[in-house]
Amino acid sequence: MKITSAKIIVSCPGRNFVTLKIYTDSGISGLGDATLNGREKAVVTCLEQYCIPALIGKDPRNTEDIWHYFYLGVYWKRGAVTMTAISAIDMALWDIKGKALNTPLYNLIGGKSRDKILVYSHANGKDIQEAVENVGAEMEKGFRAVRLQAGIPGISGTYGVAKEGKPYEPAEKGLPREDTWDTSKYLNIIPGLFEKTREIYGEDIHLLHDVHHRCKPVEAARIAKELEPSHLFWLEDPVSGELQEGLRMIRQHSTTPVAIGEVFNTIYDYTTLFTEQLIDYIRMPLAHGGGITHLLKVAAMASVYKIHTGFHGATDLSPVSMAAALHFNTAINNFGIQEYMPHQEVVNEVFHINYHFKDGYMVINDTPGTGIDIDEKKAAKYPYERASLPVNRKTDGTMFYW
Ligand code: CS2
Ligand code: MG
Repeated sequence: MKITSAKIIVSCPGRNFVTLKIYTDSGISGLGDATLNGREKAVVTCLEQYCIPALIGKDPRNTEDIWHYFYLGVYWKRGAVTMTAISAIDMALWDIKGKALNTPLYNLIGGKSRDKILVYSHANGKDIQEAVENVGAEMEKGFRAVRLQAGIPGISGTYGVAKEGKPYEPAEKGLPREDTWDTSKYLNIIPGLFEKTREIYGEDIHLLHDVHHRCKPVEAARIAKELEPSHLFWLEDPVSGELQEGLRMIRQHSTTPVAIGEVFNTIYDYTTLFTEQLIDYIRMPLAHGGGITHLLKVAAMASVYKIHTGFHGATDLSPVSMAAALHFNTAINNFGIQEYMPHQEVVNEVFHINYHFKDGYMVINDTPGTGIDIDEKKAAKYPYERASLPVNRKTDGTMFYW
């Protein structure tokens, strides 16, 4: 079998998605998600100019060799743009492999370890009361795990909290919006948010929280410690991934489980965190972390240290990523949880999804490969629109870093 061509479909059904489609001489094609929120066109250029020309003529079944060809062949290894391009290629090749062997992707990587995938949804609100009410709404939909974020009084546009009446979407049209941030106000609010939630809904619901890299190690240790009585499923990105040593201080002070890695892209971002057992869940998604080929290795190394997966699954990853993640989660032993932020209805016009939510879990169909398809005519109806994630300034105007 040989790769004959590949194309990139950029579409904006409510938000931007980049999809790679690889064609072969056997008539089988495969899809990969190449979406990197706010840097979509950089990945498109990387694929168009450098990767696709080198793919033509290769045997798509050689996933291991092709992965290493692109990882080593770039010389400037790693980085989100390169790794997203490699991930999309890898995902599409595993899709082709499954279709060629007429079997779902999960069968190629271990078969079924489980029939359904535990997912967590998002509840957020402008204040504690609204956020707590929204946990109840998610529980009524059947979710057994909910990520909870609340607006901080005195801070406009808290990241992770939806705008009045709109579904939560991290990126906004245009250049980065400038928000204000005050960590001390944030630290004072969050423990109470979880205390209240536990008081109302009890211990039966898994609760998660995302700090979005906003704390210094000492602040992160404080919040992790103060949240201990609320028994979180995890505390995500308590410190920035740039400072892995920062996780040590959290561990020294608290037993709140820690998740990190939505901005990581190789196993090398994790080695200290694994070997020192500084985390409990890995967030690096298939779309940015080198695809199935690389994540299989990361998950295998994590399992040695009793660390589980908890892949990023925000709306800025396309349904192609979700389908691939569900296969992956079905197969591996050390699966933990999967983030599930439902896409807007219009997204399902463009992508023909092959999974569904039921009673707190996601179920993936038995269609060969990843089993997801794209309607290119519908995709063409929604042209790319520049969108960006916000930046933050402290109340005195300084760019917020810690
Ligand atoms: C968040 C995301 O889902 C999460 O855990 O951190 O909303 C994240 O901020 C965006 O995906 C960034 O593109
Ligand atoms: Mg996050």
